[in-house]
Amino acid sequence: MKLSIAVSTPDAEFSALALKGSFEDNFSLVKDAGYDGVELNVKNPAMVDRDEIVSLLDRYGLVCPAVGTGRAFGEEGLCFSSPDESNRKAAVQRIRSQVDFAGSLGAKVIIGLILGKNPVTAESEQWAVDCLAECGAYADEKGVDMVLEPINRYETSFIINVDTCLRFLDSVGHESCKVLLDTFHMNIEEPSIIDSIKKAGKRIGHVHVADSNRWYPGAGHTDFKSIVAALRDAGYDGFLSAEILPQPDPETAARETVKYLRPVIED
Ligand code: LER
Ligand code: MN
Repeated sequence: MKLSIAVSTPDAEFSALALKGSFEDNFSLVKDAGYDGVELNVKNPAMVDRDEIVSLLDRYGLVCPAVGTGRAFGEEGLCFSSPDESNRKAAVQRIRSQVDFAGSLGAKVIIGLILGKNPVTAESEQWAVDCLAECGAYADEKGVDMVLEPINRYETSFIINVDTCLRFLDSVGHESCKVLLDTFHMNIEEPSIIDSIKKAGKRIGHVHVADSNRWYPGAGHTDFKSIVAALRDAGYDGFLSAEILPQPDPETAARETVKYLRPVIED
């Protein structure tokens, strides 16, 4: 397994992004801290300089395993479950542009908050499935993988646990769409984190790590040794990507994550 950390521009409102600032400064810190990659959290690909990102990834010898897309919901209100058809269309359009952007970096596209937080009804669920299927078909066409993230009940309404995520993926029916497990949300919603990892099995496509308090791994009570062992048993060999609060400060959070997790994944 490899380690990455989510980074974003300074204007990002989502709090569990320890590193918000200039990509250059943060890529340099991420490399020095011992990570293998950076996950990019991008509101709108049209607003970032892709060529600059590619050259910075190259300069610091980092890869980008995944691109987070939730800011389009958090900051602009775009989502797949909106009763407003034009909003849903704009959300799909944004994810299509994220597919192009992520694809050009060899990264996966994260589908999480973009599902929205509307009441779950047969109709709204169908809207969400239809939007996901449309994005899945586009991602298949472009050869880009998508990962669907269960997010706790306080932030979203549709996919809060692994069971629902697998059911959604079955309705969408795109092989290239897998599960993103986030240990922070799992600690809130899964009856057993280890059993849910086993259930997701070969369909695990990406993993977010944060401790139970969303601080860096090692700062709470989550048992990362058992989680890493279960991921290994499931055949997962991708990234553990830190999506953590900037506590006690961004640099300490980033460095402590590697200090704690590197020995666990190399054990
Ligand atoms: C996004 O990856 C996530 O985990 C959510 O908590 C965003 O609010
Ligand atoms: Mn997450």
